[in-house]
Amino acid sequence: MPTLEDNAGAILTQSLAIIEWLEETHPEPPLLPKDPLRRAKVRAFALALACDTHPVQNLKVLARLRQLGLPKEKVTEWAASANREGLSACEILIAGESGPFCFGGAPTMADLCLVPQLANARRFGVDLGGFPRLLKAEAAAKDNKAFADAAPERQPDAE
Ligand SMILES: N[C@@H](CCC(=O)N[C@@H](CS)C(=O)NCC(=O)O)C(=O)O
Repeated sequence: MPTLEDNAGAILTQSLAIIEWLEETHPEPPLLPKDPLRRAKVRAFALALACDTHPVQNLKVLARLRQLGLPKEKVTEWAASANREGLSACEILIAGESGPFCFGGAPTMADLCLVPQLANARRFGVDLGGFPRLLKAEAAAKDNKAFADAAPERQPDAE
């Protein structure tokens, strides 16, 4: 998860590879800015979450820490601190961006990575009060139909 099957039956995996494929095959509306420097900034933000933050607090890592003998509260603290570190970096990356989304007035790949990471941070009890700019982007996403439709609780197999 996530996995995407295209119309010809090809199976795509890895969220950022899927997002890049969507960008190339369905370019409107764009998920990346036109300017190469801005594109690199959006990708850097997305990678700060997808490569530096999410994997460290992923379920299989947490299960392994439990197997190695770390108590449950310490495992949760590990996950919370990974989220705090990643989100702190991201807050700085967009501090100068007026928004309301991470990079401008429309969602980009950065917002696609941010929204689920904030949900993870809440799951591990992270106080998000220190991340006002990230919360502003999340609030903008909440008003966007595509984000609302993608919410886990809206999926057909949600419990
Ligand atoms: N790097 C992968 C991560 C995929 C991933 O970790 N998916 C989660 C669900 S959102 C998962 O399978 N978690 C179960 C686990 O960690 O074992 C991506 O970006 O697609």
